[in-house]
Amino acid sequence: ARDTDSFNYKTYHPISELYSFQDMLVAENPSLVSKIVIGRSYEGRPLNVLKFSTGGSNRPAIWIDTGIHSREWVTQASGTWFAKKIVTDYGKDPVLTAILNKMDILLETVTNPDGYAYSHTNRMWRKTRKPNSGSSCVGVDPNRNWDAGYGGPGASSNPCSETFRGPRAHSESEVKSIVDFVKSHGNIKEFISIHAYSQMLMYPYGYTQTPVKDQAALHSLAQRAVSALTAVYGTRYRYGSIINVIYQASGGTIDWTYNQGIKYSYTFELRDTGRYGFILPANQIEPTAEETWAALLVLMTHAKNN
Ligand code: ING
Ligand code: ZN
Repeated sequence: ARDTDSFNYKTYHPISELYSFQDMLVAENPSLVSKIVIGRSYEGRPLNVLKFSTGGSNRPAIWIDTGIHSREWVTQASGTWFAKKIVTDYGKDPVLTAILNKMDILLETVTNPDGYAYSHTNRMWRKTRKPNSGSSCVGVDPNRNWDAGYGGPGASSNPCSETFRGPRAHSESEVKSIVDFVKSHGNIKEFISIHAYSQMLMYPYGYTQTPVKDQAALHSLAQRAVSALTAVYGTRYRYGSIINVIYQASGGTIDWTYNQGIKYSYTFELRDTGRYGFILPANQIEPTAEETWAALLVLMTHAKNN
């Protein structure tokens, strides 16, 4: 595509096109969008975060990441759609405008770029692409690599497993780069990590049954976000803590962000419930992104007001 208006949001793209989308969006909207390179992947690709900001310095921020698991293609596609939605609606949609007048939005659309590139020839690739010493199996599960219950139940010590936790917490550059960014930013109020599939909206914890201290608030906000999502196309979502709604998982992203003090830490599992699974038809990208956006507006507005 020549520009982000002619970009095809209804299809899946190779990584080069997602990177060029980011650069076009920044070039077209220099007063609203900038690109922060927070690190490099194992194979040397940039880890890009799109920063949407209307001013101030180090405003309270909302983080959204998509594609930490590479095969979950509807997430990178939805993240790309969200980026365009933000520049289109700022100054037009009063709900988004109010959010951006107080807060920054930080959006990492290709959180596991090596995996995403590899998934174009090996479509079911989930992990990073870092070799493991003493094994011929490649990659670490970047959603088991965080320092929150790291190494506990719900993650594997076997490098050949899809849920391999890695040699140590934050061993993966794709994870460590976010860890360093979140700590140095210091003003992130809401952190939303987007996966697929299963149609769920979850909050911590995944590594323990012990409820978080903000459980009641997180639960009622999840319920309101899910209502907004369902209102768009009737898509049904379950919601609750990770361990109760899906399964025990240790070393997960939002358990770490919550323990860092980011109260509004959520994770989505987008469409569908298994008919197509990771191979969601491209004609579902836009409806998936659109309904998810309705939920995101509820979550972001709450973070702004609290
Ligand atoms: N599911 C997630 C996984 O990593 C999850 C479920 C989400 C676990 C958040 C822990 C935290 O297993 C997918 N589809 O990746
Ligand atoms: Zn996932």
